[in-house]
Amino acid sequence: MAQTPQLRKEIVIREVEGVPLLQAAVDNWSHIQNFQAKPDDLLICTYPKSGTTWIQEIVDMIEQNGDVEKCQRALIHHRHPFIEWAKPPQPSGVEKANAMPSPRILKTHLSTQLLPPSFWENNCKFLYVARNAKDCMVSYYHFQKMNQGLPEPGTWEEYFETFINGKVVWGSWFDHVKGWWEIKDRYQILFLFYEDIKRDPKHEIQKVIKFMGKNLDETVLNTIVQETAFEKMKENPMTNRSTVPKSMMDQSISPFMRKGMVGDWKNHFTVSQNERFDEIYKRKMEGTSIKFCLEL
Ligand code: PPS
Repeated sequence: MAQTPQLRKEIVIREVEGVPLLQAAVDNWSHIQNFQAKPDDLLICTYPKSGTTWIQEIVDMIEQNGDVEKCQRALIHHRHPFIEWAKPPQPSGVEKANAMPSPRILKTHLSTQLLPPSFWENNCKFLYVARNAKDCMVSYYHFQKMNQGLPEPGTWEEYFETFINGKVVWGSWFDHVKGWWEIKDRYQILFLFYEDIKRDPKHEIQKVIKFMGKNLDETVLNTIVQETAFEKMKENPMTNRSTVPKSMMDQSISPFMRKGMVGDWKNHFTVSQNERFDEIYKRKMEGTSIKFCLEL
């Protein structure tokens, strides 16, 4: 007998200052806003699907001086507390961060206006990774299809509208990237691009090493480049989310480590979607000096 496909539970999204967030984060909002950052915290900041897991593994490899075994100590999403993450009864990101000894490496997808103020007050280091909007949209679409904790994305055509209108969880790509780009010279922010890391990982990883105040030799650097390559991370159970139950992330729908490339948008955008997107992009990003690479 044919089985009725199980419908995804209704995911509740609520807005904070116009930014859609998951209900659990909003319920925990005062704890998130009152989070006490410390001057030696390093915060990894990204819009979703911009290479967060990739930069987390790079940062951890640097922190562990290229010791592959040490980076196998825990799943990547447990190594760096995710500040706005809340899923009771599991400990929240804030609780995990509070329990972590310094120096702490933390993660967020929050835009600048929603970040807990103590990060600015303590002049923390921020490592921001930006990815071109078109590839972000494609990656997020596939992620929403497989991740039961996010809303169903609908058809690609529907998702296109949702994304450009900033109605996805964590809000508008345009506002997020613009916001972090505009303040990058006022704080200790290392602003990187996914496409640059893909093109020349060694060069970009060297920037991260310097930013973290480390000094690693060439052999270690080469190990980090090799171990954080897409093919390696796709096979690594500590980074590929293979231990996450299928009821949460169904990787038969789309793997978490999906393609890891620049320019997959060309396989999804129609000519007219592309033209429309370019127009919207021009309007929304007017006045910023940021430049993205859309193909390698
Ligand atoms: S999340 O859920 O927001 O934390 O996702 P995030 O880690 O930011 O982004 C996932 C996308 O990054 C790709 N990825 C990589 N690309 C290149 N090299 C490496 N090592 C790597 N690791 C992860 C991952 O495949 C997702 O992109 P897509 O385009 O979907 O493949």
